[in-house]
Amino acid sequence: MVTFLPTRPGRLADVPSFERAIGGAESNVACVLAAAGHTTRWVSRVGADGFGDHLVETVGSYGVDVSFVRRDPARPTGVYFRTAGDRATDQHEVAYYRAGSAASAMSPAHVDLGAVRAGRVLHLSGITAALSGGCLELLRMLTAPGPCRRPVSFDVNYRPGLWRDPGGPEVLLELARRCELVFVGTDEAEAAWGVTGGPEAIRALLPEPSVLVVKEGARGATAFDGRPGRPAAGTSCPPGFGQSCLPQSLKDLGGPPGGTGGRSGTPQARANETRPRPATAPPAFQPAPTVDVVATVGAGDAFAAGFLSATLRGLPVRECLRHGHLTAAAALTVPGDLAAPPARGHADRLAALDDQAWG
Ligand code: KDG
Repeated sequence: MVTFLPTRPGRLADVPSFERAIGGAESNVACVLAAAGHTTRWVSRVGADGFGDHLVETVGSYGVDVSFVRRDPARPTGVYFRTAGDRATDQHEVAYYRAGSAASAMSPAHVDLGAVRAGRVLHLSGITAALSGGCLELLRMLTAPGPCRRPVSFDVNYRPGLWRDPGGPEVLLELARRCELVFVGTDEAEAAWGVTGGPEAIRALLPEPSVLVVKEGARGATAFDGRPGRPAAGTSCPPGFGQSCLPQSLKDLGGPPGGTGGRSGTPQARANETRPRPATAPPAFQPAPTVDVVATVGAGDAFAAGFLSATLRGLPVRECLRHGHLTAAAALTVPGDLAAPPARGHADRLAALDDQAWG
């Protein structure tokens, strides 16, 4: 999407002018990963219009392969406007103009599936699932088991304003349960699924992903790493989420969870009754560094990109969390949705500091 950033603080009703930038969860992740030195492809649809040109050129300028971004002559590029937000409450107003956009017309028939499945990891966002029936069908297909399946990284990204269907939270849960790596915030888990018991309660709801990362904003993030044969947090491990790391069967899973925190009748409560839970290494909690926040939008994407980058490099899970935080810090300190990640050598030195230095 093209993003319009306010030129001054205030309500949407009062801001007189906006500056054009780019946004969109998946393209943000792709840009940050490419800037961090990874081979990255963004597969999407934009309009055959000036905004579409701008998106393709800008995302491409980060080094992302945009050759599979299709141009739709019949539909416009999606755009959105937002306010600077209230720093105390972290609330900002958003106005989306993306109903009927080129991206909303994505579906299994409109996307080159070979191009999507070519990478070591496929990253998806719950935002796309909310755009249309075709988009949801595409995400269901990409996350379904199958011979060409790649490990999938999924950022839940619950955006209540985009879900016209009240079943959105259930859909996000269904998708998250099919993915190998899942990112979710405690705030969105509460808003979507009614889970109030913190990271452990979210893990009880989502035992399936090999790795679940639960973010608690400025407090920090917790990684539950259930990959078979994974060493404990803080020791090194093989790179990536290879097929051998996928939860192929229920054989490694333990008994039913005793987790609490979901409201009765919520997806969590039902999950607790029926779902077994994997034996996992102890969760790794990593506090976030303190930064002077300018805008929080895009920080989750940056976190995902930092975590993914470190994972693909085979770094220990605690360092993956630290890379997530450092990359998020870069995004938190700019007004836009997207910031270049810290230089790899610098980030590696910071991520390797001892626990005391990290608070
Ligand atoms: O995560 C940041 C995104 O939310 C932002 O760039 C725009 O994709 C977006 C959305 O739909 O909110």
